[in-house]
Amino acid sequence: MSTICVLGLGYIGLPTGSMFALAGNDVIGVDPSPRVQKALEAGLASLDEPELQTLITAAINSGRLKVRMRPEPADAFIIAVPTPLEAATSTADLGYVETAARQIAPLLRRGNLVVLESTVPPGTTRDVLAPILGESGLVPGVDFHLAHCPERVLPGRILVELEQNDRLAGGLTPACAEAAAELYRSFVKGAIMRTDATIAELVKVMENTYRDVNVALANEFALIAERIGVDVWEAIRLANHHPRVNVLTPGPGVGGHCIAVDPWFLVGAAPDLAALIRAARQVNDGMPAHVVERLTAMVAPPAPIAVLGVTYKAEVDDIRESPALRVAQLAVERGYTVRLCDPHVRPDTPGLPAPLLALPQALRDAQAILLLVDHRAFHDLDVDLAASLVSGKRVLDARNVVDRELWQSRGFEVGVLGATLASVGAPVGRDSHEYLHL
Ligand code: SAJ
Repeated sequence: MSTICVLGLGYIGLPTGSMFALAGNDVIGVDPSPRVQKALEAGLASLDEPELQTLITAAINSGRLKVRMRPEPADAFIIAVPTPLEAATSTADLGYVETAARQIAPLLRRGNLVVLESTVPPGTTRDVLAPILGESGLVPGVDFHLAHCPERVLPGRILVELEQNDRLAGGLTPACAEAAAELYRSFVKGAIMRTDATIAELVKVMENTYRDVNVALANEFALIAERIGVDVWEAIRLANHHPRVNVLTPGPGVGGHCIAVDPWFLVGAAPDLAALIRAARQVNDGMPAHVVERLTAMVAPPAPIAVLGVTYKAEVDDIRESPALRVAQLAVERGYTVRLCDPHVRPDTPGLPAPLLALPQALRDAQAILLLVDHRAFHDLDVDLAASLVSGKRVLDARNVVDRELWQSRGFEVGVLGATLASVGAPVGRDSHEYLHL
């Protein structure tokens, strides 16, 4: 059993640190955020993630998870800090990784292991992290182990996937990979694949780029289907009966701190070669504006609009890079009177472009409903309640969740992303829309 210092107690660091603690390691969790500190001191999960509260409570009660402001000496250090996109240059901002490395360097001892979990452009472990840690006077790969073990968990399923997913242990040397694999073996049930650090970095960004490009393809199909007047949802359902076709789900765009960001790391690595990756990003980034165009075709500003869903995807509380938020922002800029509604988001969340209200208040007297996130709560939306509250019976559904016939039977004009008004009336089968279950 080891002492493990985890730097960054966010979506990855907090559950990972807790898993290590429950596996019998002594974990020092480090996060400078007073909000995170306060929540954890009170024994509360600072994130809305299934089962996370149970895990945190168990980890804290085990006495093996401690929270600190600064790192302390340990056998292993895990860096799980954000690597946001620098908007002006579309490159990775490695500031948090560099700061973490500078904090670790003076604590390093011979035989330690340092693992970078954050997603980074290929080459970062070798060319950025190793030199900073080397300022300790110890030689990376000789005096201490250094590895990149990217997280691969899906928000909404973090706990299950942390344990079950196969993992990469990308070492600066084969011995580094071995040391990292041994560490994660304490709670990972999936396979742990040893490789080189830069390959592991490339694999991680390839995975998210693959998903981004595939969502972009689904979104482009939706735009084409609208142009030619057919229903993309029906077309995708039928195409996915082919044994080697699996078209993903169109929507108002791609958000979150990973898929909307990581492909740029590859564009940055080879700008002249990454044409497809860049084009996919542009298609996905263009979706919010398209949704607002569709809204404008239904009802003119300054009509009051109920925007259902603010998070970047269903059943999470995360609004980072959320396309729904972008749609709301664009609608505000167009002059609509926007009311937001999202059961997963707190009304006092900073940065919301409009007031966040409970469902009845958001719907009351609205001229249109804009459905942007397929939260379960919106699947179950009571059409009669909606009909009794709104004053304009219009719904624009960017996730294909409303029962079109039912809503039409209550007098609603139903618009669906990827289908024209004419094709919305056509029969639609249902067997492959829930991408989370693919
Ligand atoms: N989306 C669609 N249609 C789809 C699938 C997704 O519009 O068919 C949208 C979502 O609504 C959301 C965005 O894409 O806005 C991303 O959602 P997601 O569920 O695809 O992925 P994330 O960002 O929550 O998590 C991804 C995962 N990567 C892959 O599936 C390859 C996860 O395994 C990674 O660990 C995570 O990124 C990460 O942290 O890198």
